[in-house]
Amino acid sequence: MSANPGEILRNIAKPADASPLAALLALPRPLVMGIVNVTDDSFSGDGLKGDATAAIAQARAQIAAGADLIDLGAESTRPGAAPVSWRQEIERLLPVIEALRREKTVISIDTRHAATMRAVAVSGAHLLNDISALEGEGSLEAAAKSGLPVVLMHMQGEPGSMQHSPQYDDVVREVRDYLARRIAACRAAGIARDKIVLDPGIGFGKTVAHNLSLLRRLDVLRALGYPLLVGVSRKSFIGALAREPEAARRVPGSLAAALWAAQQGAKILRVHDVAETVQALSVWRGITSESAQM
Ligand code: 8Y7
Repeated sequence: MSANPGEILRNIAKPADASPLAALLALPRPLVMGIVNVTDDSFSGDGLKGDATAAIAQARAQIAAGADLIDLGAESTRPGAAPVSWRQEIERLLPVIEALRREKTVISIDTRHAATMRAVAVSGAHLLNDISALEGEGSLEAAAKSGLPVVLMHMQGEPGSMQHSPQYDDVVREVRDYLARRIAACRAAGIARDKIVLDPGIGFGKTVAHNLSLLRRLDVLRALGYPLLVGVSRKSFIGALAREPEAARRVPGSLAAALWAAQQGAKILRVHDVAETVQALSVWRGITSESAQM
């Protein structure tokens, strides 16, 4: 073989076509995405900031409990949360991505910032999870250039005020039409068809009734022809239905909603309680799938 420089370059630049996420999406079962937040930034003794150490430990525990991938976020979208700059976000995310990459963990990054998308793509993240469906400045281009798959989530309004008075004529149709428009924008920007995941955005500018309508009609969103990600874990509609103000005590309701979503064909379930969800899903799968492993 001659050392043809063009050939060498092509090989170096070849995208990892053995994408670990694509392999997961090809499995005939719903995937469990564990939620990990990297938030405060005090130092610990191991050279990493304390939040990075804690986030890595939490991700490891979730993988050990059966998570298929980890959704790592550094920007709180809770109403009233202090805004996080993309610089801070990158600073918090990179050490965690670096550590998890070494352990072959499949990593999703929850971000709305184009600069963060560019940085995490270079660092080896596998999926971009954007609650603003790549509507931020430069995000479509950054995501397209990264070559990474993207989650397009529906949100009405902005995190700080979206729960004040959410309004729809027909929430299911409006969310479906919005996602269809974002798919078109992604395709026009050069994002491949097989790199798009859709999400109804449960709790993002929606009343309890809106959330329930969307969950009831996940089939309408599925009909768009893309994998669905659904995040119901510990959310306030569960608190409302079950009269449980404390989020950490909403695990049983979260499992009920996760199983419903799985039954409607959701491909990725974004959850806090990995072990519990994995156990619930293994029973559901035993009942619903003829080929379930014993
Ligand atoms: C979702 C999400 C959150 C969701 C996607 C929470 C970042 C709020 N929820 N991303 N992020 N879907 N794709 O309660 O439902 O976890 S944060």
